[in-house]
Amino acid sequence: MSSASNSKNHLLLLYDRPQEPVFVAKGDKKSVFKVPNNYLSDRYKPLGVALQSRFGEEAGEEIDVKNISLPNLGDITSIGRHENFSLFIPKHRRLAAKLINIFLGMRNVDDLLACCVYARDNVNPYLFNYCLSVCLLHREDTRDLDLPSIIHSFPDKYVDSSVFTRAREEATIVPDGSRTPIEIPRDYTASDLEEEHRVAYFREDLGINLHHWHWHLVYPFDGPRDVVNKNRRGELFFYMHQQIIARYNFERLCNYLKRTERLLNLREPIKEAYFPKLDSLVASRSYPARVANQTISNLNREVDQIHQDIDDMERWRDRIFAAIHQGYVETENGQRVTLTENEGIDILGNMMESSILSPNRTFYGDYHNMGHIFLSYIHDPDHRHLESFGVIGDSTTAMRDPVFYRWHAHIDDIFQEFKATIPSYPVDQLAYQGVTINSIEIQSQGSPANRISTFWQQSDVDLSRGMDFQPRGPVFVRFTHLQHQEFNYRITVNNQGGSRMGTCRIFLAPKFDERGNPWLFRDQKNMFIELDKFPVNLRSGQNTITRSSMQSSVTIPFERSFRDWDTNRPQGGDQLAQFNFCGCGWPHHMLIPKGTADGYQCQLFVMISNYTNDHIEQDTTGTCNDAFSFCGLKDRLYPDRRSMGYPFDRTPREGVRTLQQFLTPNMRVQDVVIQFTNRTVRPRSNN
Ligand code: CUO
Repeated sequence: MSSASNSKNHLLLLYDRPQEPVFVAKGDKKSVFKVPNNYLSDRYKPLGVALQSRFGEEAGEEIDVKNISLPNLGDITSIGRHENFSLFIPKHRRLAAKLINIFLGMRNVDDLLACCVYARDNVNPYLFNYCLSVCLLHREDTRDLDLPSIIHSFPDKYVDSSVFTRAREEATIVPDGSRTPIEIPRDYTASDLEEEHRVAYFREDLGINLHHWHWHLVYPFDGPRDVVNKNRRGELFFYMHQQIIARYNFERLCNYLKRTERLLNLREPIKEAYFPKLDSLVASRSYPARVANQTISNLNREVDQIHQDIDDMERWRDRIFAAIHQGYVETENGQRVTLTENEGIDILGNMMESSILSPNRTFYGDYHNMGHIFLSYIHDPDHRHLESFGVIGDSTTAMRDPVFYRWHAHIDDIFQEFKATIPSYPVDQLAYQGVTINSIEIQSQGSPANRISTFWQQSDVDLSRGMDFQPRGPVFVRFTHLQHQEFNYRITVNNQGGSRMGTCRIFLAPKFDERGNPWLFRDQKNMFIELDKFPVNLRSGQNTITRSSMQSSVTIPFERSFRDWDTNRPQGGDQLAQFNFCGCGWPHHMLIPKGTADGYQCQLFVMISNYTNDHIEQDTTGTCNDAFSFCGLKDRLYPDRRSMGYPFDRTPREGVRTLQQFLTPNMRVQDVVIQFTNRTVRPRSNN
């Protein structure tokens, strides 16, 4: 191995045990960085030589660190080492952008390694982890590195705090090899007295929260422009979060809850309480809870440099609605940009989120991000109690809180308001002349046709890399999550034309609304969750398409959500090249909603659209191109020319009131049932 690729891999050691100083042995090989004395933080400088020789004693491998002229970190260090960190806070994101720029500006990998070794102990650990990840994802010379899942560096953001005391005990007392996994109970944040707790298994799912963190890492809203400006990122912000809300509502209906209510009035008390039971190990503080019926207030927090009134939010919201209804937005210099049928949603996504691509941040503000902030400081709006933000204030933990879904249901509704202003799809934009779907069947082992079974599954994950200041060796926690029996789709299609291609689009929605009534199409269309999308070759005449649920374009396998940098890594440079991107994707174990013990009635929708109108001509080879529906393709165009969510992203044409009336011959609907059994399957392996 060349020394350059060695240095590259050494960068990954900086993720290990984020709070232990950089000169303490890292990784399984007990690698020790030989840190120049002037790199050390003020606390350790006077002890330099003594410390280095003490911690160097058990070293396996010594790593030289180049002596470079050190960058001026300036106010980046103003976020304390023991503070919590959130990209939603403008000050934090400004400082993150600065550090990312410093990292991206390093001339080569050796300089980058030196710079990172220096920065690591001088800046906030969460900030460091984020900036290092963005940098490694976007530098030409580090793109092929395999980033570890954040759960390994900061398990405290994912796992009940009570686990850590037990894990520490296990790691200190029990030798490596005889340690047993520590079980996290499925219900630990609330009891059944709280109705909302019925869907806690969704909100608190580790894979779902990892996906959300990873999505925002791949699609940051701030930072260098070439990092932010990815193909259709504003539209993907809309679509990925729209699908989260659709999935959450589906899950709620399975649990006899009605759809989540939009958070429309910012001045009304919020009835949902949430007690996260997470402690930040870095900040040594608990994440604040929210009791029932709290109300947000104007923010005046000097510490975060946030001074914002609820009035501002209301003005931004009204201007966004005005832009939607006028059909254009106004840029900073007064130009009008039309919100067109296909590209308008992308502009609106960037404007509402808002990202630095927003056409006018002064005028349309920072609506969605600031909503997260107002909600996250509901308990201490002026910092009089010296408290930090609640879980909704950080994309790592936001999806745990019921109010996340109320806020995003409101955001989604604004997007839907826009979609209602553009033309409906006429029949010729839906049909595929001569293509008819004759039948659809779901086949699953041990179940009758068109029945999917769900149950609980236990899995283990090693948290030891994030557990600082204690003996080494794996410490597993065992958690329980939803799971489904894998199945196949069998679709028969008649093609009256010559041989040609189509795009097969598969969606699922509840058959009835929360009152048990059939849906109006205009409501049901927002309930459809995407299950898969893939190209098909159609021969002339009869065709049978078989596809496995495991091939879904939405999900990634369990191992990828939780991957460690030493395991589950593809071998070889080419395959590794896109692996960084690989943590993005809906966790496969959450592909199918829970269903009910009686068998929950759903409608499976399959469409085969005209490939010529869908296809993007580009090279799509790469390892992790299998979760493109929510995550796109790395360094490529979004691989479907249609609007995201097609054909359900617009209001139906004149005269269509029901799903049946919406169908053209190249679409078909099949009733299916999701059957939940309350049994728990033991872990598959210790990975
Ligand atoms: Cu993902 Cu609000 O955008 O959390």
